[in-house]
Amino acid sequence: MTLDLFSDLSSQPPTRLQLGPQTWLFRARVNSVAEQLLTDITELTRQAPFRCMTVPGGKRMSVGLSNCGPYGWVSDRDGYRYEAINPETQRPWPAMPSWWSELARTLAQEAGFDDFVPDAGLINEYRVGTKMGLHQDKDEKDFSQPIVSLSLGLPAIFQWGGLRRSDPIQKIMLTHGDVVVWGGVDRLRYHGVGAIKTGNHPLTHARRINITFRRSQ
Ligand code: MD3
Ligand code: FE
Repeated sequence: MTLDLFSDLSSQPPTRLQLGPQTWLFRARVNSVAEQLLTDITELTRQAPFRCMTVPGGKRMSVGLSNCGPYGWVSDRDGYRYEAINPETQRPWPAMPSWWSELARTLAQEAGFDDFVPDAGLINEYRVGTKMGLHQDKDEKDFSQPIVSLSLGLPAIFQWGGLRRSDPIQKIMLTHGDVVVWGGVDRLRYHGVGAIKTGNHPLTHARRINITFRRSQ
């Protein structure tokens, strides 16, 4: 797969929106590579199937999770952490396709974060009705590293808060091909995803897929 982010001449010119001091939304930025991303996800999740992980309270997340790369985010009754071995298969997570890490590095650079080398690619599968509650991403060791998020398939209402859970929430629609990159002063903002509405996307059908690239170690 050759990384070509500019081949889809039929799409609208990409727009870059600043959501916060160090948070950028690139509308439809990865549309031209969406099909290849989804083909890769089909293969990756054959090796590491999506799973609704148990959280410390004992409930299970409604979103299905998988990972690729040297580390994967996992959750169980004991807590949240990054692991090199998939607890479900007892095998390492499948390798992150090299063009995925190049893509994440390019997108981080466009948002002002140089030299981003992800070591974890978390893949979330949202079915209709599933959601992700308000949380912070704080299981990574170095908060000076940004996070790069790609949205595919059905739209979602993204909830974007502040550094305290009680801070006001902004709601932003994320649609197919959108990229969000955040770091620096915005790295520990609370965020969540509202319940996915019924729909049928030509590439993902009744699903939304989100990939987040992280530096965990
Ligand atoms: C956080 N995923 O896996 S990423 C997660 O769409 C997760 O699946 C969501 O939260 C998803 O941990 C959201 C999008 C995002 C965008 C901007 C942010 C998260 C952000 C800015 C600050 C903090
Ligand atoms: Fe998150």
